[in-house]
Amino acid sequence: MEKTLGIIKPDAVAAHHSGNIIAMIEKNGFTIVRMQKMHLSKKQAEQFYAVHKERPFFGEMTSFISSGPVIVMVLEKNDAIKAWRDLMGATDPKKAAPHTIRAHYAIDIGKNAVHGSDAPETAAEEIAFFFPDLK
Ligand code: IDP
Ligand code: MG
Repeated sequence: MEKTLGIIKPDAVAAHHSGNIIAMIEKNGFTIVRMQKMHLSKKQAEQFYAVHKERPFFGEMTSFISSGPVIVMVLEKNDAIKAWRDLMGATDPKKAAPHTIRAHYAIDIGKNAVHGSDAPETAAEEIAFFFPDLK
């Protein structure tokens, strides 16, 4: 079994889509190992997204993710990292496959409803960032 980090972003939490997103997660066979609603500070957002600090929209993405409450989850499944990214859909919701979370709930390429780790190393780092006691 593999673990990955998922986040329901402020746009989807504010729009009351979190219940439907969690239902999609469970319907797709993930186990929710941890789940925490929290409001990131701008500083925490900058730490979390540090790998993106050279991108032109770094200020925008860190302001957005810290603009309201998020729901942070550790998800477990066989091949969870890829399975969660498949369920999320493409970063740009206009390009996301129809059955995906982003196709249903994302507003645009920035306010795109969910986050998912992209590789085993980043999954381990991101899980430890939010849940340092989890091994
Ligand atoms: P991912 O979330 O699908 O892994 P990344 O390329 O890692 O996509 O980008 C991280 C986040 O940065 C995206 O989910 C989105 O919120 C934001 N982002 C990506 N591209 C843009 C853009 O062109 N404009 C504004 N925000 C963007
Ligand atoms: Mg990414």
